[in-house]
Amino acid sequence: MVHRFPLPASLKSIRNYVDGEFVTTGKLFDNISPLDGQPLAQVHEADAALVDRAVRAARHAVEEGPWGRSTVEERAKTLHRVADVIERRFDEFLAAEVADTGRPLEQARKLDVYRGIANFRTFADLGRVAHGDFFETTLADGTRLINYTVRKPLGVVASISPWNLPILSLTWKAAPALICGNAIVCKPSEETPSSATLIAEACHEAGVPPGVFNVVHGFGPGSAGEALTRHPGIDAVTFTGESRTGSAIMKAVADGVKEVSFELGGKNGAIVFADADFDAAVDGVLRSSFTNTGQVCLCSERVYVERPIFDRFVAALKAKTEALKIGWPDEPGVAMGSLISHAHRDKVLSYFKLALEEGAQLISGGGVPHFGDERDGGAFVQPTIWVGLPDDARCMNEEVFGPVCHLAPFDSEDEVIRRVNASSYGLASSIWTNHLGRAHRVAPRLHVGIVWVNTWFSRDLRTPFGGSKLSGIGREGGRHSLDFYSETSNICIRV
Ligand code: NAD
Ligand code: 6OD
Repeated sequence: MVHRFPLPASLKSIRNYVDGEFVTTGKLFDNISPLDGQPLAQVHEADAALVDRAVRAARHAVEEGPWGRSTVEERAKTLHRVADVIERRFDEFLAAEVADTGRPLEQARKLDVYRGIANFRTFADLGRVAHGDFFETTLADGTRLINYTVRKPLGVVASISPWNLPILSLTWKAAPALICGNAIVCKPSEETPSSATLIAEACHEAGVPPGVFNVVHGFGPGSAGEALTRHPGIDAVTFTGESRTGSAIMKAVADGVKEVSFELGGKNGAIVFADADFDAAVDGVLRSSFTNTGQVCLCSERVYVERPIFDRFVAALKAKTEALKIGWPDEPGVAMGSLISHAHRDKVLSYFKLALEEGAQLISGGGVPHFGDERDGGAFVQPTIWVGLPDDARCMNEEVFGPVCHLAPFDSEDEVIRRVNASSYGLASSIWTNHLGRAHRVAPRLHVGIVWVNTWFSRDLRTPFGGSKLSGIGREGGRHSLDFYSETSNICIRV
């Protein structure tokens, strides 16, 4: 079948990349288009033996190969060359990301592929200016010492990434790991294997030495994901995905006491105060609830609106939601694509049903759009708004990871802070207000890793990123990434 959004030519068959070679295996699985439910390509699944080969190649690269002896300047130049290749092949990366995820082309252009390049360039430049501590010491007997710290790579990093922002998530891990001098074995999501394979092509073309960057394809349990995280030869795991998967990975690495960095789920609360710029808040909540069809860990699924503007806000958000265009990624003005898969759509639809059983009043959506063409075979859903759920409803506490938001009124700052914080997740929050003092007062009291005021999803890549509680362990971003992907040694010299 001819796809409206085909994969680039090099991805007709999606191969692993191990020790500088593209590797096929005897076991294939389909990469399915979420736009029409049809296969895009076949993917070569890595078995435990291939994962072992990748980990051994990575170990060899950091301990015996040129990468292990490289300077940060040399690595920075290499990372910039990778970014150059992505820039030159931008349209292939864009096509791969859109074909795998079904998301609007303009969003993939301005966020995903753009961030893939920015991650390589930002961490290349940060590595160049990373510095350590220096202390002069005089002991009681007059002995003089100097102490300085050096950063060393951890060794072999295992990266496990999700399907929702594939190139963004993978490069967010690979670039800092590489600039610190590690080798990495990446296991992208089985749903979105394409852009990771193109990154492997870019690394190959940019002259990254064999074994330094590897990609193994497959699933989680009983497949490449489990084989990689259980492998005794890895030194650390960076994982983005569901909290439950994070817990399984933690168990897998517990015996070896490996370092972990986890970016997990969210059930994020947005707060709209009556003093906010009303139209900006409606547009902001529309974006924070429905971007990427609600499949961003930072999306707001719980929205608290101060009572005096509640009814007006519900009406305005409903009107704007119903005007959102759902469709093909390249349709002019399209705002929402499909969900990632039919399996994920089944999960989202089960929450649509559950919300009504739990007493929600449906304000908008709640179903599946009908197009009358191939898209009816795709994984589309309508953006959905609920009101009327109690705070202890499952739909108010479990991450749906779809285009849903629940709107609830509130009466005071203390009340809304308590309700937003009453979650087992702690990833992100956004506050909409024109009161500067209030923003400063409320933001630090929210038990989350990121608070946005009058914006959402805006990022400076040097800032810390991560969550608390079920939303994760640790922070990545800027020097926080360099801290995770390197080990510090103190050198103490008597002078
Ligand atoms: P997932 O946990 O199902 O899968 C993520 C990755 O883990 C995939 O590559 C999968 O193959 C692998 N995996 C699954 N089980 C494994 C196991 N036992 N051992 C090793 N690997 C295993 O998550 P998903 O459905 O791909 O992504 C959606 C989830 O990711 C949502 O919960 C979302 O909130 C979360 N997410 C969080 C962030 C963040 O920064 N906090 C960012 C993006 C996505
Ligand atoms: O902005 C980022 O760097 C980042 N890691 C975003 C993740 C979004 C989750 O879906």
